[in-house]
Amino acid sequence: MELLIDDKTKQILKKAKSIVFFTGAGISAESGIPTFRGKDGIWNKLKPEELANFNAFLKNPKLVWEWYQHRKEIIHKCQPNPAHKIIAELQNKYEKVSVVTQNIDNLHRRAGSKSVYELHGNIERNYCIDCKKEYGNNVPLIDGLPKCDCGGLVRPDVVWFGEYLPQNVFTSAEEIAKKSDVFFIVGTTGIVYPAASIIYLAKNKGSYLIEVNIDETDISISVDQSFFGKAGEVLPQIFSQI
Ligand code: BJW
Ligand code: ZN
Repeated sequence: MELLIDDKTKQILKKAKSIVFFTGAGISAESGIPTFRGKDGIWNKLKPEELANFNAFLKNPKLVWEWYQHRKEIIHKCQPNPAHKIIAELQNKYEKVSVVTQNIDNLHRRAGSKSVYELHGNIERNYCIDCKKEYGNNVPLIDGLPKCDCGGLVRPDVVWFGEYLPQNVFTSAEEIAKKSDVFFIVGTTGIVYPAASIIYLAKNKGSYLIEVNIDETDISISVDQSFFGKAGEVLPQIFSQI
């Protein structure tokens, strides 16, 4: 069944110059990567406080590393889906298309998006907790754990609870959100801050907010338009009508 888009939304999308896609775990669900929350969320089985915070890492680095290795293996087997792909294709249609993502899976870049702001880091990068030396994926293992030349523990370059987001990335994301004509919110519960604050910044600056999600969220009440369905189906359908 064809998705119904009202005339106002169509006109706004036709005239838009700068579009931002703010994305979360749901956009990668159709690629086969589990979300965090919800019925198939990874955190139904694993407690976030046991894994996604620095103290947990210091207490049990092997457990945290096992979790990230497991997720990395899943991610490496997955491919960008039609949602990632249409966003990348839109770079040929609009003056400015930016992606502000909470995901660490690299799928937007693999799909071909050029302007990607990763608010919560990237699973492909690592760094030493002592000297901050940056590592790619090949970190030497000592006693089964990745260790820096300096002897320090190496950790994934992701943002855990209680940690600051990369300041330059966050500030740039805020700037492009403020200047956007249309701001899509795709596959996120929008409950994790300060990432979610960017949604309301865009709204306050007059951007037109469009949500794409399989379910209603805390954000639904604040947006101009919600499309309920899978991102990989809804996004291509929207832009086939513009
Ligand atoms: C589909 C779909 C399909 C499914 N199509 N849709 C109160 C108490 C304690 C802490 C706080 C508090 N208030 C605020 C805080 C701070 C905390 C926070 O926000 N907590 C809230 C949860 C309450 N924030 C922080 O700690 C942040 N830092 C910070 O605040 O620093 C300042 C500070 C410094 C020092 C001291 C104190 C403060 C950092 C947050 C870091 C979040 N990190 C994670 C892990 C990243 C690494 C990793 O991946 O391992 O980021 S947590 C996790 O949540 C991950 C995600 O990016 C993030 C958001 O999740 P997302 O993407 O929304 O996924 P889901 O699963 O929630 O939703 C999926 C959605 O998709 C659903 O809506 C589905 O319906 C939908 N869907 N299939 C379309 N096919
Ligand atoms: Zn080091």
